[in-house]
Amino acid sequence: MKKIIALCMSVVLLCGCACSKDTDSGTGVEDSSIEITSSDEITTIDNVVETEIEEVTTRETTTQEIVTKESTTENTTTENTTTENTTEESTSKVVETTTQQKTTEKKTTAKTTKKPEVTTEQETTTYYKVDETGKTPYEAHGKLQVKGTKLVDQFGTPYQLKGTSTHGMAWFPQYVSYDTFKYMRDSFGVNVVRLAMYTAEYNGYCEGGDKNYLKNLVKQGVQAATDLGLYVIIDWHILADQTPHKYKGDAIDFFREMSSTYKNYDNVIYEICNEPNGNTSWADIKAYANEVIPVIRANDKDAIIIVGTPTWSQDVDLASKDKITGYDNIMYALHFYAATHKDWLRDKAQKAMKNGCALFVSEFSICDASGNGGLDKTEANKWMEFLNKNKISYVGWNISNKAESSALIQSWCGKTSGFDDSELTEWAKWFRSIIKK
Ligand code: IDC
Repeated sequence: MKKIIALCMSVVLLCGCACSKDTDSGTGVEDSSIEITSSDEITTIDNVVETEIEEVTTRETTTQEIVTKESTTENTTTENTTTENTTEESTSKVVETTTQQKTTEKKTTAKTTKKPEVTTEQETTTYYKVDETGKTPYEAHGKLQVKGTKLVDQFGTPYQLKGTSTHGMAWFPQYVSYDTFKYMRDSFGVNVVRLAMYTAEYNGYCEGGDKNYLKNLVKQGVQAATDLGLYVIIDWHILADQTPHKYKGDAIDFFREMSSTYKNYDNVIYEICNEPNGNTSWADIKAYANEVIPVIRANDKDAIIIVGTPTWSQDVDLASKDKITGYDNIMYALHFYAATHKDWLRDKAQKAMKNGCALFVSEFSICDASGNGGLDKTEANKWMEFLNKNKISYVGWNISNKAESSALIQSWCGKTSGFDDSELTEWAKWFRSIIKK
């Protein structure tokens, strides 16, 4: 009898959950909806719960947890639950947990994650499994480092990061989310996301932006990426400010805080000045880098740090003649927009590599440098051949629905995940096919 009352209560709760559910299909948790129309189905739900709990108890891994969504139906499961893994919703998703040296806590979003008991000094990270070997990018490749001109993984094998950048997070915060990044990972196959935080443009961090709000967006993005086993770039997106010296004080404070927060996160990469431009010389940038890098290194001995180069991160050849010394794991930003930047920029890249610079294409698209205009796929294919041949990592601009050709999402589409092909731009579809190759 007690069980029947409990089951009825759960039906009421589940109906409430189903009614309030976001209709956006394709979110990482959309499969958690169940429609209940008759009392016959109560038994079904009970069975679902029992089946899932059985699955939990019979899986071979040592630790497991159940990721749940919003409302709870604890009453439904109390009689069944003999393990620590209480099922908060009857349609939960089982994921496996691996013990890592990193800490991650899922603090964001409406999803609640019940953490398994941690019995050792080691901390626990939860990852979904994604690739053919059943591992996320971070699980498979671990801590990265720079060897010569190449980025290599934990086994010392050259490893290319391939990913997407947010647009300015202040303007398009809705895409700084677990569901969007999960879509990018699972549908496009990205292994890295870049969090672009403008410093000087409207509502930029240093010119009127709400610093705490923006830092929280960064943290939300890092956490979402980490939970998904992705690498993540924290990008100090200078542009209208031209020289990183303009807001150097803010940059130092920002990177001190970020590197202290993420000192144990081996998936976090720091990009300390997106695109110096105007009269900013390599000597200026190098002087800035020599002030910011030690601040990061004081907290994090070996994180990958990407340094911007003159002329909107094109003059890697100039940087290569006077490299930053005294630190490991430094990379140099090379940015291109294929309809504007062609052979001559690849020549610069070639020179820089010859001089021993490790390059990272932390931003590119295949339209023109305004972020708009027609796509140049012929040139884009040349770029891809060049990047793949040299194992250079690349990050496509931008995850937003802004009406510009470098946006990945059609401007009329309000969804933040689960996009159909018709909701993606031409650039997005080209980019997806490139990553999947
Ligand atoms: C562009 C955006 C555009 C925005 C503008 C702000 O696509 O919507 O209005 O910035 O100034 C870069 C920059 C990147 C630019 C992009 C396209 O790093 O911020 O984004 N671009 O112009 N370098 C070369 C091109």
